[in-house]
Amino acid sequence: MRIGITCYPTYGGSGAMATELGMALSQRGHEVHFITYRQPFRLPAFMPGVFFHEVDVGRYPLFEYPPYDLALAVRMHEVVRSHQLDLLHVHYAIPHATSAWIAKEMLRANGHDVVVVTTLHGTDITIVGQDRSFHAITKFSIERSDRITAVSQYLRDETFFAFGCAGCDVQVIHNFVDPRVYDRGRYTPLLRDRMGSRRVLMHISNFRPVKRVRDVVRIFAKVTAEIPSVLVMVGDGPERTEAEDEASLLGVTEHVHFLGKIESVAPLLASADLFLLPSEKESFGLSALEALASGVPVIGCASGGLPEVVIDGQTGVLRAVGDVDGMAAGAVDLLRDEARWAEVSVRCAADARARFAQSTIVSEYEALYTEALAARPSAAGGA
Ligand code: GMT
Repeated sequence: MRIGITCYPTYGGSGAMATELGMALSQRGHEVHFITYRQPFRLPAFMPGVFFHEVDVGRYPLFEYPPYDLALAVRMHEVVRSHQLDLLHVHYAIPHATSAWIAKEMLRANGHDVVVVTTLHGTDITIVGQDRSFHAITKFSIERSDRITAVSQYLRDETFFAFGCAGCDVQVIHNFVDPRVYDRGRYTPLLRDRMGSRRVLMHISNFRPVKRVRDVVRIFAKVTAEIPSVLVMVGDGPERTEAEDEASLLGVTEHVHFLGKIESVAPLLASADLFLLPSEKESFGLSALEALASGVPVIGCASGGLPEVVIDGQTGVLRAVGDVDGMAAGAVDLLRDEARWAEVSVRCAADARARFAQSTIVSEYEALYTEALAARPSAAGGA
C-alpha cells in the first residue's frame, strides 16, 4: 500500500506513535509518506520506503493567523496525486481530519479516491475538541472519516459522550511499543551508575498542565524522605517552572535533574527504578507503556485510559488524581522490597510485550486499511 501519514511532528505521544507506525509499516513493505510541517522528531534522516513532504504555509501581511489547515489539505492533495497514495492516516483530529476531508473532496472532484483514517489520541477529544470554537468541525471531520480509531476504550467512550457521532464506528487500537528498543538489558545504565545507591525516579512528558508536574515533585519529595533517591525530569513545556518552583519549595532542588527534550528515551528508562505519571487524565499514556516495556513499574492515577495500560498492584500503583500520599506510599513499598521490585519489573516488561506488541498492533492497522480499501465504492465489489 501507499500510505500518507499526518501528525504533529513535535515532542509528544501522538507524533511518536504515528512515526513508529510509519516506520513499522515501511519495514513490512508499504510505501509511507509523512506530510507534516516539520520532520517528525522520531524519524531518522533517511529510511528506505519512507518519504517526508513538508507543508509550507504561505505568509501574507493580511493573515494574522496563517491558514495551516488549508496548506496541509493542498499538500495532501498534491502528494496523494503525485505518489498515487491509497490512504491518508491522520493522527490527532484537529485540524488533521478536517484537512484530510478537504483533500479527499478535492481529489473526488478530479475523479480520485482516497481513504481517510483518523486516529484519536486524547485532548483532540477530551479538551481541544470540546472547545466551542472547534466542537462542530471536529465532530463533522470525525464523522466524515472513512475509519476512526481511538487509542483506548476510555477514549472511544469519551468520543461518543462528547460528540455523539451518530453512525460512527470507533475501533479501539491501542498504542504499541517496540520490544527491541525498550529493553532494559540492552543499555548500560549510565545514569544509575552515577547515582550510586540512590534510587532513580523518572518522569517524561511535554510538561503540560494535564501532567500535574507539581505532583510529580511532591511524590518524589515524600519518597526521598524515606529512601534516598533522585528525580529525573525528561522533556520540556509550559509547566517546567512550576516543577522547578515546587522542588525549591520542598527543598529538594539538588536532587531533581531537568534533562530537557531527549529524543531517545529508552537508554534513560533502563536506569529508572520507578516511572511517575500522576496526570489528571491520560487517554493512554504512551510514556507509561515505554516505561513498563523497559521493566519500570509505573506510579500514576486511576483515571482516563491509564488503567488499561498499568495494572494496579501488578505492574504499578494507581491512586486517585491528587492522592500524592497514596502514590508516594505505593512507591516506597515497592522500593523497600528489592525482591518484590525485581518481580514486578519482570512482570512489567512481559505484560507490555504480551498486550502491546508492535507486531500485533501494526497488523491491526494493516487489517483496518485493507478492509477500508476493499469497501471503497471504486474497489471492485466494494459497497
Ligand atoms: O492529547 C494531547 O495533549 C497530546 C498527545 C500527544 O501528542 O502527546 O497525547 C495523547 O496521545 C498519546 C498517544 O496516543 C497518549 O499516550 C496520551 O495519553 C494522550 N494525552 C492525553 O490524553 C493527555
